[in-house]
Amino acid sequence: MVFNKVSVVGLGYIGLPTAAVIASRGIEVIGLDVSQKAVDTINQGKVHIVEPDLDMVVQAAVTMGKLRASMTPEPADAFMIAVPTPFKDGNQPDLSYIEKAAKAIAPVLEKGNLVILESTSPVGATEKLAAWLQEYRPDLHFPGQGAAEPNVNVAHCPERVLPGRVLEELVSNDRIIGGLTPKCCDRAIQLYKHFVRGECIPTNARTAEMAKLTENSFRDVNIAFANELSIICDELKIDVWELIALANRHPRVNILRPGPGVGGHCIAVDPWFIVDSAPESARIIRTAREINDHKPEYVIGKVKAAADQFKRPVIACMGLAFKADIDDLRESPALDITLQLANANVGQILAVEPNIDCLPEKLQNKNIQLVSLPEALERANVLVVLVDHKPFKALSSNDINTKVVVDTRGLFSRF
Ligand code: SAJ
Repeated sequence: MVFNKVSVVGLGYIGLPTAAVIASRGIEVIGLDVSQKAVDTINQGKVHIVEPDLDMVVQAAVTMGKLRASMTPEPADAFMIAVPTPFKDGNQPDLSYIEKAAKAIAPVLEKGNLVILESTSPVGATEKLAAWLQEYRPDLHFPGQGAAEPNVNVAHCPERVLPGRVLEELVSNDRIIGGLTPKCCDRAIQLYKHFVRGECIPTNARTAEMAKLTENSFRDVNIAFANELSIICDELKIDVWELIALANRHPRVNILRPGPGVGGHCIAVDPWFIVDSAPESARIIRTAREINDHKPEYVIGKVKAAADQFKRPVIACMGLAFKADIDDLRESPALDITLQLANANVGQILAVEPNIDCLPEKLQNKNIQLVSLPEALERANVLVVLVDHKPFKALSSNDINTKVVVDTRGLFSRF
């Protein structure tokens, strides 16, 4: 059976690019979202998030009549759920968005449909999704829900794209296809083959869920190693950037970069899903999270010590985004550090963030001014490098040699 119409539920950083790419392959796509503003923006051929080239792909898909956004679910051949899975108090996964998505699409589901969960999810979430759908649609048969042969297929196919390279990685990355049954896998692979050039690798849903969490935990643990080294090196008066460059000369060593902490809505969140599922056993994974979460506090201590050298400290926080060359401020350690410095009255705080036009609400009505890079260089006596944005990389030693610099990214390091 072919896919004539696909419904993408959740038009955010993953859902919208996925919807647009599928539409660009000539399939009719209906995107569902709970935000009227997002729906209206997309239907005008515009985008409400920043991602390279996404505006062009969305505009083309909408103009061709292949992509449409709506707040009302309608029947389709396949449903792809790409809603957030944040955590609640106590670092427990919050599956309420998935449950709401299930409730929204259940009334329009038909025999032969395929339902795919793309959201990063704790182990067992896809089975839960099938159970919710079964509850809302007792007339249909979902995998693992009773003895009858399933007539709706359900799979978990975790998204793995890197913000900033989403359109490219959506097509080129291999995909893990975790079906609740082998037939679910086959059906999901048929869909992904329409737009994925990478390999589509079948497995079961639980392994697919764990694979995605494992990928992000692997990165978190490795960043924690780099962050821990940076603190040890401060204690031992060793340049961590030189140390890492030297150690990485070994053919089997590849240490990542220390930073001000780990941000974003994935790596700083997903490892907790493993810890929540296996609290006694997930020891390195938990410790890595704790090390990375502690790094902003450590940086703040360094900035306070630097500011103490001045009667009237003017501190330029360079970068607010969670990583270089994006506008995404979610779970950003840079933003957190800037806010905490302002709250602690360490001095006048200047924020430099070339990718935004106004301060986020959290930073408004504090002693923080959003300024240009030249103004920050003119006014600040302390520079705190929090993000390695391109314009910052272009600075020379002449620009900074009269300042006290706290460089969390190694921007001014020779190594
Ligand atoms: N970071 C460091 N040092 C490094 C690398 C990263 O401090 O050497 C920091 C970044 O500054 C940032 C955070 O880690 O604050 C995360 O950035 P990232 O570029 O490592 O990853 P994300 O969060 O943008 O995207 C990740 C990716 N996962 C992996 O690389 C394993 C992406 O492929 C996933 O699709 C995405 O999470 C997701 O949606 O889960």
